[in-house]
Amino acid sequence: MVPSATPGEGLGVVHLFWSVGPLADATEILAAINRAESHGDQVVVASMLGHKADLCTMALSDDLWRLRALQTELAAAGLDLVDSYVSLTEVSEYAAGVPEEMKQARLYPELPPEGKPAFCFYPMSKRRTVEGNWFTLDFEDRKRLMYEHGASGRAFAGRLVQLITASTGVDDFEWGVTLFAQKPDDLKEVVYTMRFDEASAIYAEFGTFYAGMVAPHDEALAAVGVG
Ligand code: 76R
Repeated sequence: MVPSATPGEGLGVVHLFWSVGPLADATEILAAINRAESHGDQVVVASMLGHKADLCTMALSDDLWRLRALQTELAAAGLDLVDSYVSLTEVSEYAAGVPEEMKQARLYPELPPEGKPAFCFYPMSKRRTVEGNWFTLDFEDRKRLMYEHGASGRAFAGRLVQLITASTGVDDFEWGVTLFAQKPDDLKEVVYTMRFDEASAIYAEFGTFYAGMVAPHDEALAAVGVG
């Protein structure tokens, strides 16, 4: 038996972006997702918009081998992988003082949230240039900026669930940002608003943005022509 690949705390997360070709088999895809869920893993399925991907499966597990098994099985079910992002849930160092319940919700989120089908994902890093280097700021300065960021985010309470997962050392950027909103324009508004937070305005670098709609697994598949 290969030993499990389990984080010391939190969960492994993989966002897989798929293209749907003629070989995609709904029964096999749903069976692969059901197998993951039967082990206690969570799988969010979203129908995506635009040319970058047709489908996103976002999976969370306490064993990276099970994320690998899901990826293998979805590929065997005829989906073509076009992009991906690997990360881990975490409690930010600036959130060390938040109530235990909030920490648990960051480490072990329950997804997808109710009534928030508008979905987007993008990776981001904090800048490390001579003009602006997040990592040479004192902890107190970074904390102040993250408090300002948290305060501007709280204006969206109830309209949005954000999941910031850490990817330093495991993928190309430092965090994955996954947003679930009631309405598509909530996504636009929160990201626009945060551009004015000093933490983002000066220090954030962004990767590729993906947008779509979360739906029950079979409906998300049917919407992209797998039914
Ligand atoms: O965990 C908490 O809710 C405490 C406050 C908080 C932290 C520590 C918080 C609140 N965030 C934190 C950390 Mn955030 N966040 C982003 C993005 O597009 C952009 O400009 C940035 C992408 C969004 C949209 C967002 C939303 N946040 C972080 C970190 C980690 C930094 C580190 O550890 O160094 C990143 C990269 C990041 C990025 N954040 C909130 C939100 C929202 C909506 C909130 C308020 C949540 C609430 O209180 O309901």
